This record gives sequence, C-alpha cells and structure tokens, in this order.
Amino acid sequence: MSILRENFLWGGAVAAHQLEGGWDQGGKGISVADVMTVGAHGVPRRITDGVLQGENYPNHEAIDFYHHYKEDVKLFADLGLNCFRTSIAWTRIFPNGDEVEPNEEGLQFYDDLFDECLKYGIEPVITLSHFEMPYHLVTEYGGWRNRKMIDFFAKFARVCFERYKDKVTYWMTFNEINNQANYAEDFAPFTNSGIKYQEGEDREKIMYQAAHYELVASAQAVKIGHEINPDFQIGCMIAMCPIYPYSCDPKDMMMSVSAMQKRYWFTDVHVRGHYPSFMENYLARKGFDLDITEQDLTDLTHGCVDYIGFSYYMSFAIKDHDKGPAFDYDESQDLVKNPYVEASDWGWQIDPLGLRYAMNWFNERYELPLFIVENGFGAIDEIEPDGTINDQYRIDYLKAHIEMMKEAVEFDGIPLIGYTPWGFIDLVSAGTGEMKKRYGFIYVDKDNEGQGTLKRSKKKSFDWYQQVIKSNGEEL
Ligand code: P53
Repeated sequence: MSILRENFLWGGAVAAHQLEGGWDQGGKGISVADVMTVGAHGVPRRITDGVLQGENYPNHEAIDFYHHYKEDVKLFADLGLNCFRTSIAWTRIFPNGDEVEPNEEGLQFYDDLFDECLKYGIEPVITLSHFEMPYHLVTEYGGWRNRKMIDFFAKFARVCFERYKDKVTYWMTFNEINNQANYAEDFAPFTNSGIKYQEGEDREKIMYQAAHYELVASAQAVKIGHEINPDFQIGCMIAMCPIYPYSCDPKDMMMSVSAMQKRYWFTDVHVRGHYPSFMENYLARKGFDLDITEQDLTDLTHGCVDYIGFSYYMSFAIKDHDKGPAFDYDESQDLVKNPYVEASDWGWQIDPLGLRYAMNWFNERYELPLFIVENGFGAIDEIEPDGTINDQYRIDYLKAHIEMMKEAVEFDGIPLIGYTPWGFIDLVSAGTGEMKKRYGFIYVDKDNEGQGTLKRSKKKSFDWYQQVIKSNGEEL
C-alpha cells in the first residue's frame, strides 16, 4: 500500500513560452516573453521596446516543442507521466489580445497537443496565463493597470474552456500571481502583469491595482468555467516561498507573519472570495484609493477556486528591521540568509522540510486540496564522455522533497492531488532566460547562445523518476 492516493497525478510541468518556440508561427502574436533578452544570475533580463534586430531572445525558439511535440510526448509517456502541466500561449489564441475572433490555427495546435497526450493516457493540466500575455496589450493598454484586461482575459478563458472542455479537467488561472509582491524589480511586474513602470511612479500602488484586476478576472473565469463544465477543477497558482522568522525574537516572528500576509494575501482572495482585514487596513493606511467596485467584490465571492496549485523551490527568512508596529514588509530589502540551509548556484535556498511546512500552512488556512505544480533544482549539467548525464544532485533534491511531501500526507493528513516537477524537459529559465539553468530529466542540446542540435536525451534522473511513478512514490 502506498501513502499517496491511488489516482495520484504524477506529472511534469512546463510553460508554453519556455519550451514551444515557434514565436511567430501559426498566426501567433508577440508576447511579453518575446521581448525579454537573455540574462544570468545577477544579470537581469532586459525588456526591449518590441522585438529588435540583433538581440538574443531565448524564448523565440526555446526548445522548439512546437515542432517536436509528438516525439516529446512519446518520451513523456515513456517516463510514465499520467499528467502534463503546460500553459496555453494567449498569443496563439488571441495574437493581440483584443481581437473579436480567436485564431483557429492556435486553437488547433492545442487540440492536437492534448490529443497526443490523451492518446498515451496523459492528462493535460492547464495554466491559462503563465508569464506570456500579448505584448500588444502592454503597448496599447498598459497591461493590467487597465481594467479592460478583465474582459480580454475572461474572453480568452471562455474560448479555451469551451474548446477543451472534454480534454482538460484541471485548470489554473494565473501562474505565480504573487511574484509581483516583489514590485521593486522589473521582472515580476512585467511577466505577471505586463507592467512597465515609468520614473517616479508609485510602483506598489500600481501593483495592487493590477493584482486586483487579475483576481477579479480569475474569479470571473472560475465562474465561467464551472458553467461550461461543472466537473472542471479550477485552481489558483501561488509561488510559495515560506518566510521564516530569523530568530525566536517575538519581533522577528511578527515580521514573518506580516511578510507572509504581504506575499500570500492573493491566496486569501482566491480561496475565500474577499480581501482579508489586514489588507483592507493596509491599503487604507497607505492611502491607495484603488478602483475596486461593488460588482468586483460580488464577482470575487462567485469565483472561489477549487484547489490550490503552488510552486515550491525554496524558503526565505526575515529579521525585524525596527519598523515599528506596522512591520511593513519590503521583499527587496528585508530578507536575510538562513544559516541552516544550503543554496543552489543561483542562490535559491534548498529546504525540503519547508515544503511540509508550506503544505501545513495552506491546509490550516484553507482546507482545500493542494497540488504541487512546480518543484525542482536548476543546475548546470555536465555531459560525460560516453554521453550520459549523471545528475545525482537533482535526484537528491527531488527525493528529499518527495519524502517531505509524503510525510505531509502521512502525518498531517493533507489532501494532495499530485506532483509535477518543473522543467522536466530542459527549457528556457524564466528568471534568467538561460538554457544552462537546467531542471530536466530529459536533456535538450542547446546552450545560452542558442546553439545546439535540439536533440533530446535521457539523464540519470529519467530512470529514477520513472521508478518513482511506477511505485506511486514508494521507491525513491
Ligand atoms: P527559473 C521566482 C521564484 C520562484 C519561482 O524559475 C519562479 C520565479 C521566477 O523566476 O518562477 C517559477 O526558470 C515559474 C517558472 C520558472 C520556474 O519557477 O527562473 O513558474 O516559469 O521557470 C523556475 O529558474
């Protein structure tokens, strides 16, 4: 008997813009991912004004899944996946975002992809918006600063729900909607919300406005989806990096509470359908007179999510910085290094037990099923002279996390739907645009400069994960 449920969803996760390529094919429009250059650890990706000659845009070709999907899905079946989490590129369906009619060629691509998956018993798990909104909506409307986005998104969601209602059951609305809590940097506001800040703007206020519109759009989508197919399971998607108090100093503890509120209130609204009191008071104290209508508040109550999808890579830690009774959190300044955990080459703190902590935090607060839709270890892989890749470090990372996930089920009774490790086929890093920050069980021959044959091969972790799935998580 295994600890995990019998129909546990074992999968792998990717996002359209990070693997598909074919950025200008099949009638696809330019997305926000198409105007981001390659970066590195400590070197942010640049956001250019449209697609410029001579720049390296890693997402344009990515790993060319657009043309390789049949052979790739066959490999996924060989790996033993019973689900595959990907996203629908909004720009394949509505190239500019504001068209009246969808692009049939884009819709057909996902029909073909989902059919190919279902042929092997692999269930598609779909994110509607994963860092890839139409760039036209940024230049013409200012992205999610604009209320009009709600209608554009709701329409996109409706078209997808109607088209794929018999092929997809598990959906998510916005990927890692809470990344933008880090509004000091340019990356998250742009990838989450298509927002480019002007000099002197109040970034924080704009972030809260955009997040509000997204939460309303998400709620509308949940309602629409349930009307189209009552069996749909529609979740939110939260980037969960729990924020520990640096010490047992009560002030550090309270700082961690406040930081968790600022980073995870998005989940409160998604799940409960209303703003938590601490957030209402915060917005009032800051004097942010946001555009929040009575109808919005009603919409929120009618679009509560069915489950919580979340990513888990790392934990954070925080110290009080003498901010007084408000304990206001500033993500770009307040986090400190945790001396008890190691970090990856990209500075991500490795903390398997933090996954169990995070699952408990969600469960205590919401009592909804959880779905771990991303977890993984970005590392540089070396190819041995005989062509093999011995990625034991990746196996060690994932094994430790799966153990903690199982303990959360066994000891804490947490209802868990499934587990889809991130980037199980190598793809373009979201944060840095690099290829060399690899997560895969499947190697893809391509480097940061865009050179390579795109040939796929199995790493050591491929066989390991295959056996994990086969044993329903018993053989790690
Ligand atoms: P990369 C930051 C913190 C946690 C998750 O990230 C994050 C990010 C953004 O970089 O993103 C998620 O590729 C995201 C994926 C992304 C993955 O984590 O920067 O949902 O699109 O690829 C890993 O190493």
